[in-house]
Amino acid sequence: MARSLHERPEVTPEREAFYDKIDPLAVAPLWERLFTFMKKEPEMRAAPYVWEYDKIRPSLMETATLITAEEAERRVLILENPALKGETAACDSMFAGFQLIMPGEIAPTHRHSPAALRFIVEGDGAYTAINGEKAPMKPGDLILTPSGVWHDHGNLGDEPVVWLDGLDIPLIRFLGTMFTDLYEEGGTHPEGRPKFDNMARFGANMRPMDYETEGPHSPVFHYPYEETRSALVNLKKADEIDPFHGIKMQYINPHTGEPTMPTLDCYMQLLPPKMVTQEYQSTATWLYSVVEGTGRTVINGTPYEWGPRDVFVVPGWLPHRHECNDEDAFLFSFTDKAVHQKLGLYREKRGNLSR
Ligand code: 1HN
Repeated sequence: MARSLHERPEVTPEREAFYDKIDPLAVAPLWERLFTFMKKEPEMRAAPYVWEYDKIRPSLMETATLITAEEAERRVLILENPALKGETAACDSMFAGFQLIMPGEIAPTHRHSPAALRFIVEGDGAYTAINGEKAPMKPGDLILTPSGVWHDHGNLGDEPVVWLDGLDIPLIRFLGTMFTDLYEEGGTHPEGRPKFDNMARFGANMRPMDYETEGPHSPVFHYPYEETRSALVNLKKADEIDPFHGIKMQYINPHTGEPTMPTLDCYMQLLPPKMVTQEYQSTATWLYSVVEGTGRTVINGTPYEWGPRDVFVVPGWLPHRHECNDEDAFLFSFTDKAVHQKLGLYREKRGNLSR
């Protein structure tokens, strides 16, 4: 007799009548459900996808004629996974969106339990303030707004500024741990610590004596691209290229060595010209933002082409490899890997995996 973990047992008229009979009791037979979710290996609901920046940009700019950043609270176009229509999610566990802020605009102060990251895509002159401390945003910079901190954005420059927002929204919604507050009904937070304070305090391989942590997230909230890029370029000189990842560096909490935030773990990777990585798969889902270079990521046998400012998603447990074209490629990525690891659920596989 076939076992019912992966396949549905026969439905006889007697069984069906029984299932109908017990339905009003709010009970149901497990053997009619097991095969629907006890998959041999993970099957994510999200599909692989590339959001092409050049195709989206005109519509993103048009949003500025429809609504102000202030009225919208955050003027963001959601990067919504085509397999998750209406769910405000780029993948099963994470949100992604392009946020636009025009010269002179502000996005008012608020705080929420979801953690967020900003990865700057275009434009100069904007800032994110965390508890009133301003971090200037330049393309390629990573800025964190961890769970619970007051934050606002503004554009003091003379050009539109766009960044990729990454949040753990689907996870927070699922856990039922959503809290949000407006700062004094729409006002902005008063000036906090001086500009660059967080980097000075924690970013020089030092920390204040007897420092006590303010939470499970990095006390540094600004990681400038200039420094990130230079680290990777210098590592390339050592010629130690990981066959699965090229040169891939994790952004860390300098106080603990842990990921930037408990739910969002961030990376920058350099793929040298013509590099084709070996196949790799992990339970973690990865969202990528291309900074420089062009190439493709072959996910479960299908190529997804990318170039600068494009965003793409590699849902969990799909074998994939990256192929770089003729110039160095720099890929920023963020993932739910740290959550899997904390819960003891993380798995990965390396080598010829394509089915
Ligand atoms: C949010 O608060 C921001 O603070 C960005 O900039 C994107 C997406 C969903 C929900 C809240 C921000 C967001 C968001």
